[in-house]
Amino acid sequence: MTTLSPDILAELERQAIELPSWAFGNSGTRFKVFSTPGTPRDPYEKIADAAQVHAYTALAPTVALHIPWDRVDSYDGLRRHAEDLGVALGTINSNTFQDDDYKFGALTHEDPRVRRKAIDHHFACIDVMHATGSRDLKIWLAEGSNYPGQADLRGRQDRLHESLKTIYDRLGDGQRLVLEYKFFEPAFYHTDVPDWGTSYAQVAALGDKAMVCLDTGHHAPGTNIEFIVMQLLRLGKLGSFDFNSRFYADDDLIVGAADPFQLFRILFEVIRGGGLNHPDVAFMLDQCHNVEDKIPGQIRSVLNVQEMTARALLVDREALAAAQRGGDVLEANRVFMDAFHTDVRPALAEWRESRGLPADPMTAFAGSGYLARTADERVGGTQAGWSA
Ligand code: PSV
Ligand code: MN
Ligand code: MN
Repeated sequence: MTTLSPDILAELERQAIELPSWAFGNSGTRFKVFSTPGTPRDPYEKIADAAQVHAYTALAPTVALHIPWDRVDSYDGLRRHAEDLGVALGTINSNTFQDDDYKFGALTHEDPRVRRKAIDHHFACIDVMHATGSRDLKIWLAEGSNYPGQADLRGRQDRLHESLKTIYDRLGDGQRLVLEYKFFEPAFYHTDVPDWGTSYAQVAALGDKAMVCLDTGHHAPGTNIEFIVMQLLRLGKLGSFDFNSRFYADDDLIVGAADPFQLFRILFEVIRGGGLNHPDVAFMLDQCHNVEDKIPGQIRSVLNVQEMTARALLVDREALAAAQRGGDVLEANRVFMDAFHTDVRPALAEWRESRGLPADPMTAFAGSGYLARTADERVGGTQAGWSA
């Protein structure tokens, strides 16, 4: 059995992956939302489900909220509820994509009244952050156009800067703004923040408290995502990840399910760039579970990230550097692939047990009866919200 060195285990022990509250609600496609018995009926129950993931894996100590999907009367109360269950509230995601006023944009809109409304929503999110103790305000903008000539691309970029600057100036000490990019959808011709370069240009113009969020599902097929990870880390501007996996577009499937090798390559660059457990980089999931059970789906997700992290930590970086220096292409590739092909599952299971965790969190959770219990207790679960 492959063993993991104390150094590697120390790194893994500090690993933290934030869960999205919306992963616990029902979601689907524009064709059908299938509901699951026991789906949470409110944000309190979503947090309770997220706490299960942490209880079985010790990997997921925080939960991200999406506002207004997770609107509650008292965020202070929600914070205490989370703490009572052994987790904390994390990133606050704003939502300017489900209001008729935003049909032609929010922060980029031609009409100053619509921009003001969208900015005020972000101010409200910052107020929530004060109550929840959250550090990050994550902004994803569903803004763009469908037809050439429909919009003034340049004017929109200028207005985006003005709006972001107003929001940025409102951040408190220790708070950050992370700007997520996505190459298309819902707009199909142009998107106002389509790529890491645009996100970088916008956040660089704001200041140190603004960073880029990289969602692994938001690139054209074939994009070398690990290169972007490397570059953003190099520039000190990688603020967070939204992890998921995809076969076609923004599929929001379980991270590591579609392309584990890509996840390994990304995590290798994270480690190479000093990003693993780096306080500036938040690791989040942004997934939906349309047809599988949600809590086990999230458990599987965090385990996938842990497994690929362990493999990436196994890369013999000295041997790799020597092969690279010597121009030994095949040896460099062998060193890299050796780590990728190493089965770390038995070592991780043993290590989990040594820490009082179940060797196999999936089986342990399945045997706990939690799903059957919540199915009995909760009737009339809510939809997670439209999933993008
Ligand atoms: C948009 O596709 C996105 O990735 C953003 O992060 C949203 O907040 C999230 O999906 C909603 O599911
Ligand atoms: Mn995302
Ligand atoms: Mn997405």
